[in-house]
Amino acid sequence: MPSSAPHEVPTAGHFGTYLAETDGTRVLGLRPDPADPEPSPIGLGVPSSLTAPSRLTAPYVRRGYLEHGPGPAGGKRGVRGRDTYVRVDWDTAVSLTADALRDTIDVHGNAAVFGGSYGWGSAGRFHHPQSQIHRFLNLLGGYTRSVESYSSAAMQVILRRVGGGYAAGLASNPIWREIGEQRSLVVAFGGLPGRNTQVNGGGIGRHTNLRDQRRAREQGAEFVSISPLRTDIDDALDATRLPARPGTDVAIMLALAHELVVAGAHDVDFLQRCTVGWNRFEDYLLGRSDGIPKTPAWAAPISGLPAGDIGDLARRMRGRRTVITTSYSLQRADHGEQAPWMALTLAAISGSLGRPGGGFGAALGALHQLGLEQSRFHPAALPQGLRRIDSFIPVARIADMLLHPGEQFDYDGGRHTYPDARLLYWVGGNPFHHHQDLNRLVRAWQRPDTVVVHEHFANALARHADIVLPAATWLERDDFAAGAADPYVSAMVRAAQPPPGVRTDHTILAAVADKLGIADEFTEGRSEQEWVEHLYEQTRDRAARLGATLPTLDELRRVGTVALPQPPRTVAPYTALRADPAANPIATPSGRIEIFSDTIAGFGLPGCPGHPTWLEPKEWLGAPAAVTYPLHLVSGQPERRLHSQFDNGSHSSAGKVAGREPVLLNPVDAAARGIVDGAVVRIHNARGACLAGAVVSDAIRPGVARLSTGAWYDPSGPDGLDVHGNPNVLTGDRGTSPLAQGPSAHSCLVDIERFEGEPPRVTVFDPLPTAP
Ligand SMILES: Nc1nc2c(c(=O)[nH]1)N[C@H]1C(S)=C(S)[C@@H](COP(=O)(O)OP(=O)(O)OC[C@H]3O[C@@H](n4cnc5c(=O)[nH]c(N)nc54)[C@H](O)[C@@H]3O)O[C@H]1N2
Ligand SMILES: Nc1nc2c(c(=O)[nH]1)N[C@H]1C(S)=C(S)[C@@H](COP(=O)(O)OP(=O)(O)OC[C@H]3O[C@@H](n4cnc5c(=O)[nH]c(N)nc54)[C@H](O)[C@@H]3O)O[C@H]1N2
Ligand SMILES: [Mo]
Repeated sequence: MPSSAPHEVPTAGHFGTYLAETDGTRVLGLRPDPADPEPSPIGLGVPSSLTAPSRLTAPYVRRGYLEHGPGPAGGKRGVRGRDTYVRVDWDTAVSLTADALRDTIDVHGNAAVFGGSYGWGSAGRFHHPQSQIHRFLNLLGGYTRSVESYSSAAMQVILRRVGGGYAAGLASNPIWREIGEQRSLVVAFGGLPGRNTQVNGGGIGRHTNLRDQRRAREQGAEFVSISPLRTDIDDALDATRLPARPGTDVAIMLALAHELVVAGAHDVDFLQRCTVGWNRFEDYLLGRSDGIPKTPAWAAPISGLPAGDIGDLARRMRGRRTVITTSYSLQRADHGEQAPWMALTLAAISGSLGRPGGGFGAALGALHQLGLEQSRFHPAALPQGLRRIDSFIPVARIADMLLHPGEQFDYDGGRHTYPDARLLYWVGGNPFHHHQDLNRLVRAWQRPDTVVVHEHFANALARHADIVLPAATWLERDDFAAGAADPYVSAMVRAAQPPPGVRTDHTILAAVADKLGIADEFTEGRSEQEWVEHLYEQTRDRAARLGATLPTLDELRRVGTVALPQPPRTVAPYTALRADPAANPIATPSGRIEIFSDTIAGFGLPGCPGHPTWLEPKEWLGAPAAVTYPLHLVSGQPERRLHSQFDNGSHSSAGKVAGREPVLLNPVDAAARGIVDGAVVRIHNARGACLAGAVVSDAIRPGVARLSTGAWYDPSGPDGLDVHGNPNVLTGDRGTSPLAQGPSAHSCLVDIERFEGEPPRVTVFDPLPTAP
């Protein structure tokens, strides 16, 4: 791409579509696509990242690894996270990678290669990093994969067991248009944080989620937000706000169910025809089985909400089309399976399940496309190839796998064995962002023989790798984007040349493939440009089969974004179930919604009873540990970033307080600790500690603190103190339960104190530390 006069080209990320001004070599500026009604500013910070000091512009190898070869860290091999790096040429880096892969597979087998590589990477149907690495490793004979996601593991597993599958839940999701038409009551556990609708995996043609929420409100829908944080719902929705203690939603839902049942307002017909286990659950609800009726008075001291407020809400639900929606955050917690199961049950009780504009909401508003009509068109994507071996871990059990090779674990009713992972290969995800208890992860991370990482930046992942391969960003690649269930396809026209020394993930893998003799299989003889054309032509063919004509790739690259044609709508699974459960069973053993699951009861797993149950989280404000650590830390999604991505860019930087990640705390809690707005504070518990910048605000409930995820982990302070504000030094690394084994980040107790003295400098935005 030669330099040329400045001009604009369309591009797209997980946070929407943009126009990039370019001279053919550099991005000169980025502006939102004018056709996007509610563009996200997240993308605007990306150009400043591309030339930041932390940008990786050459391959590096960790010194201890270069000098002593593969093997667990420690001793002469040095410590991952504390070593220095040596710059090498590409051929050396590629050879070391290929040798490590071949030796690992020869000696230990393919299961010893962990390619789970969880993470969002960047948008693009061809360059999608997970597809690239999975395709590559499948061609090498397979790898240990990861199952479910950090987003929704517990919801996925429980819906598979009791709701006919996660896809059935999503396909049955009420949408804002119908919610407006029905003037429904939306009871949102975890709220509907507008900041989270900025994002959708793979892209967003046009942002309309917040606009559609507001329209539903104008049509007469009403909203209730049950959340410790006032900003978890848009002000224009005039929501009733119930600031509950975190982790207590199941108790609140039980009390709502109790009130509907004692008032005779429950949908007996639906419960009898379309569910199983209602009677056993009713015995629990009314206290016949355990002597405790789940009344509002019972739920009040648990949740911190007045019993009267819970009773009022139950009265508003009676006879009204109601949506019970739970954010993903509720299930990223101890016993995270229970909240979605109980929400589905409450929706069934309410009479709204399977009716337009009502029922169970699987995380409405948590991602842009949730609450909007789902696209039924599937654009082509890079084929990942055949799975060659069946070795897996639940995604959030990465540290357990590294610490306990050969030991058994429970997952979804089965017993499985942790593989002995000797080589980790990560492309497009950041475990030092997403995983819990980072101090434990750092210890576990010393065990493997080799860690290979493709990264843009010298972030914590790069600083804990052996072989660091510098990867091009989405602004530096040609591709096209289409988001999950998003009804648009968008051009991604390269807006900048990658810096010299930087390659795309595909080019890197193709070079390693070449050393290993699988280059032809990996590339199929296509150049990157030919792959993009090939996948886009397949997409056009799919459209043609629906009788629609998509523009050619060249045309798309001029117009930017076009709508995808849609196959005919099908009836949603829960709607069909309500109409005729015998004719339209869902995929459960009974064919119905399982309020009692014999399967789950039969597993006999601790913390997984046969029906939705209030189970005390290990960490919550009612736990014994709250005496020592009296604040509940919620670590939700950041407003100014996607996870940890481009934290070094201008948009994320502008949100820092005292140069660190802001932590929100209530004036009562701040005053009790002598903390003032803008001060540097130390957040700590038995697992770790970090610094953060205090934001004192009554938008958060007393007893709760909020520190967003995604500040680049920077353990450069005394005793490994994270000086930047990454909540995962504080969160616990334990499965939601042995059923789903999902992450439980939101069940976390801490205390906060003023930081005295000169706060240490944040170092993680510096270049990679190199050997003298
Ligand atoms: N405490 C706590 N922890 C959480 C959560 C929480 O609520 N609380 N939420 C969890 C959830 S829902 C999720 S989804 C995870 C997200 O966890 P991740 O998806 O792992 O987070 P990202 O920051 O998106 O990581 C992407 C990494 O890949 C790099 N990257 C981006 N694009 C590319 C590319 O094209 N190629 C290459 N080679 N690299 C690329 C980025 O620089 C970044 O380091 O976090 C989880 N962690
Ligand atoms: N801007 C932006 N948007 C994003 C992302 C991002 O990184 N940035 N990430 C995307 C991804 S990958 C995902 S999976 C989704 C995640 O979507 P969610 O998991 O739904 O989002 P969170 O921000 O973790 O949590 C939402 C709110 O739940 C509240 N909360 C926490 N614990 C509890 C509880 O126990 N009970 C109740 N009632 N409320 C609680 C918190 O106040 C928090 O603000 O967001 C997506 N959207
Ligand atoms: Mo997520």
